Amino acid sequence: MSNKIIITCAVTGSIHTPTMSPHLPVTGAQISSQAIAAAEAGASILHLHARNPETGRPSALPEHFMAFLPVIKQASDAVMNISTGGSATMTLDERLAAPTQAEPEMCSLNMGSMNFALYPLATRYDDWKHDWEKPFLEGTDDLVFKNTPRDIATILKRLGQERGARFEFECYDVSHLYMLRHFVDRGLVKAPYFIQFVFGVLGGIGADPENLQHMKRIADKLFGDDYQFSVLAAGRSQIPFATMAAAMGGHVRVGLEDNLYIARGQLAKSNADQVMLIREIVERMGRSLATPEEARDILDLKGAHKTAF
Ligand code: KMH
Ligand code: ZN
Repeated sequence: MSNKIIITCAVTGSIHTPTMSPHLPVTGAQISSQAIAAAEAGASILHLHARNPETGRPSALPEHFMAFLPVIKQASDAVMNISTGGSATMTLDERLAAPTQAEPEMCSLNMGSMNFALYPLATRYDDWKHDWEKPFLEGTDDLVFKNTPRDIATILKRLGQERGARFEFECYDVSHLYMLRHFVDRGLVKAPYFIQFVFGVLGGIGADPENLQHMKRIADKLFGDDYQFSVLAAGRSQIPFATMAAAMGGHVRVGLEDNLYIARGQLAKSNADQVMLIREIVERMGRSLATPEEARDILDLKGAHKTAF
């Protein structure tokens, strides 16, 4: 495996809410400035969601994406990766509206339907900044994050075959690796596959090092030399798991989408802070950062000039 390591930064996501951190970016200006700073700190891929700038609620509206996509593109050559997961409360059509319009180089693709239980977070706060936050979190005790084989095929066709996007395959369990293999066998996915192993979401595989070893072992068996893996772990497992991934030859994902902290009990002041922390660790381990152009080469991306924003 190459010594080059791709840092993905997931800038805001749809898990955390404004009450949880004043540093969580929600407006177009906040998302673009934190994304640009994260890229300057060493992230070669930016994984992006949008929010309603007034309420901070996860949003699927193309206008909310367009408030930051062109701004980031002006200032940075980082690869922009638009989420197709959106939020589990959104329909698939809502989730696909912005990436369909923007035609990014990369999109996330969640490889199975699952529980995505955020409700334990609702018990940790008393004073909420916005009315929507607590019911949004509590409602996840009866919500399915729907990613059926038909949904996956729709995303591969609409964004991959028709618009040239390549994918961050989000695999929250070993079963999702087998689903990816199924789509390879159907001829709908082409190597090299960029697989994001996701740990620590309640509903997916837990953040135990044995699980990382096992995901890697099964991915090796299913995909041989045709894949690149990256690791994200939710909450306090973020940096330890990224460090393990780097030691195993993989790539890493950090950012406030997955974890709001920089150390125990200490909120990260920005996405760039987490990028700088993991950069320091991986460079001391002897890995060297992939530039955006190197990331494009490793993942066979179409190039920023072929996007529609
Ligand atoms: N928030 C991560 C656990 C997506 O955007 O498609 C998964 C994620 C999903 O990033
Ligand atoms: Zn995401």
